[in-house]
Amino acid sequence: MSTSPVVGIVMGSDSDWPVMEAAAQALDEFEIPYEVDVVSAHRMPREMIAYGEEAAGRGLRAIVAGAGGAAHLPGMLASVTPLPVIGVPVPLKYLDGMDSLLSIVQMPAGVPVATVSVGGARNAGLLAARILAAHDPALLDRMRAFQQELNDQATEKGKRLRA
Ligand code: RP5
Repeated sequence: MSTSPVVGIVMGSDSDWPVMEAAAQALDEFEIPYEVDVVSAHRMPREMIAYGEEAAGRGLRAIVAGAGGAAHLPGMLASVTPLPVIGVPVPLKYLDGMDSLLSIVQMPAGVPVATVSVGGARNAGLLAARILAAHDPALLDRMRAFQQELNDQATEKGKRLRA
């Protein structure tokens, strides 16, 4: 696989990284090249728009965008890129991440963001991997193997409980 990034992982602040790094870890497991950056919708709106507008042309195939509070980053990126955008609601100190979740998930028709659970960055990484796997038979096989591993682990847990 090429080493140029095909997934962009962006977040509103470096304070989101402790949550967002699980997306990077998932992509590492599938050896999918990605880039990581802070692209704040409110603090650097012009750069955020440029990032979204240029992403596809630079070779990215999916964007994982995490933000907390008034989490407009995933939706705003989705409004300017044709790429699939996966939104990660980052929980902050107050409201248990409900503010982040609701501001990411309630997109108007026509501008989709695939929203994962609050703090669900690992699933965001895995979803990006699945999006890429749809056109990559080798990656599709790895995803099947990963799913089989999950299956085996769950089966093993059941066996231990029954023993
Ligand atoms: C959001 O504001 C960021 O995504 C972050 O979750 C939150 C707080 O940012 P900092 O004040 O920690 O930089 O835009």
